[in-house]
Amino acid sequence: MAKKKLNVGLVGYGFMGKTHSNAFLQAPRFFDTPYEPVLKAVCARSAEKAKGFADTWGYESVETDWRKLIERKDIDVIDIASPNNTHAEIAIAAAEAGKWVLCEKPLARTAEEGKPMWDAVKKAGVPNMVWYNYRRVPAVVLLKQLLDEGRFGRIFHYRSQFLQDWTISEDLPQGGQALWRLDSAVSGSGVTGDLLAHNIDMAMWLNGQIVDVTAMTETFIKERMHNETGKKQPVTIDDAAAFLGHFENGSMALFESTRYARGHKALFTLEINGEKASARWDLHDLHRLEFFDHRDEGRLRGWKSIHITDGDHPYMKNWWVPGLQIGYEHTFIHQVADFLIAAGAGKSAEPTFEDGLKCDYVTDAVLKSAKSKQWESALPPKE
Ligand code: SOE
Repeated sequence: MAKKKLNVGLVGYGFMGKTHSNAFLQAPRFFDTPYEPVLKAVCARSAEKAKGFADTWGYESVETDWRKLIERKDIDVIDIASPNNTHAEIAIAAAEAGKWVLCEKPLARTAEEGKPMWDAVKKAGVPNMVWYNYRRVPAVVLLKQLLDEGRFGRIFHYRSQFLQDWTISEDLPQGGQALWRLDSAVSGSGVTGDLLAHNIDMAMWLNGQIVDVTAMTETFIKERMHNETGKKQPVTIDDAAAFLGHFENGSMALFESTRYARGHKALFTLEINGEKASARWDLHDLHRLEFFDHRDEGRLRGWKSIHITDGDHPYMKNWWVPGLQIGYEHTFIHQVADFLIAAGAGKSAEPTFEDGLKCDYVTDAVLKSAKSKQWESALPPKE
C-alpha cells in the first residue's frame, strides 16, 4: 500500500540539516513506516544558501522566513536544525500552528527556555522529538534491552565521556554561521550543551534520572576574535566539563566532555557496572558492545565482544546481510523511522521534548554547580 505523504519544512541547512534530510529520504525505504516524508521546503535567511541546499537534497521550494514556512498549509512537520537560540521561538510557533515538531539537540539553551517548548507541544497534542541520535545506535539499544531485562542487577556505576579536539587553536574565531557553537549567546553553553548533553540523555535513558551533580568547567582560551564584530572578545563558553553525581537508582555518575582532548575527534564512550554484569560501548567502534556476565560458568567467564550486525540485533534486519555494517547516519534514519511509526499511532517518539527538557535541567545543574562549587539538584522542579 502506498505510504501517506508527510510534508517536511526544514529550518537550517548546516551539518544537521544534511543528517536529517538524508534520514527523511532513507527511513521509508528501509523501514515499514506509515508515512513517506516529502522534502517540501527548506528555510534559511540567505535565499542563495537555501536554494543551493534545496538543489542538492531535492527540496521542492525555499523560504527565507521561518514564520512563512510555519504558515504554509502544505507543511505538516517543522524540523528545527538551526542554532540553539532559534529553537524555542520556532518550536512554540510550530506547535501552536498544529505542526508536528522535530528539534535538534539540545532542546534549548536553558531549561527555562525549554519549558515553554514542552508546554506548547503538550498543549497542541502534536508528535514531537529531539534529535539525540546516539540513542539509536543498535549496540546502545541492545544494551538498553539487556538492562531492562534485569541482567545487570543493582547498578553501582555509570561513567561516560565525549572527547573532541577541534577548538584547541587560539586562532579559531567565535561566532558567525559556522562557529556559533563557540558563542554562548547563540549556543547557551559550550561542551555542556553540545557534547555532555548527549552523554546525559543516553545515561538517563539507560540508567534513569540523575538527581544531583557536583561539577567543574574550564575555559582554556579566554579571548577569541568574534566573527561578527571582528574584535577579540571574552570567551563565555565552557571548553571542558566534568561532573560527579547520583542517579535515582543509587548508582554513581562520572562524566566528562571536552573539546581539548588532542587526538580525539568524537570519542563517545560509556561503561556501566552492575552487581551481575557490566557493559561498555565506544562510538569509534559503534557496532561493538562489550559485555561481561558474572553468572557465566567460571572457566569461561570474561568480557564478550558482541559484533552488532545480526538480524537479531536492534534495527539490523532492515539493513544488509549479517556481518555488514552501518554507521553514524543510520542513527538519524532510525530516529525518523521510529518517529513516523510512533506518529502513525498518534504518539511521540522518544526522546520527546519532555526528555529533552529533563536533560536541560541536568546541564543547567552542571553549569550552576561549576559556578557555585556546591552540589546542585538536577531534577525538574516540582509542578
Ligand atoms: C560538535 O562538534 C558536534 O557536531 C555536536 O554538535 C554533535 O551533536 C555531535 O554529535 C558531534 O559533535
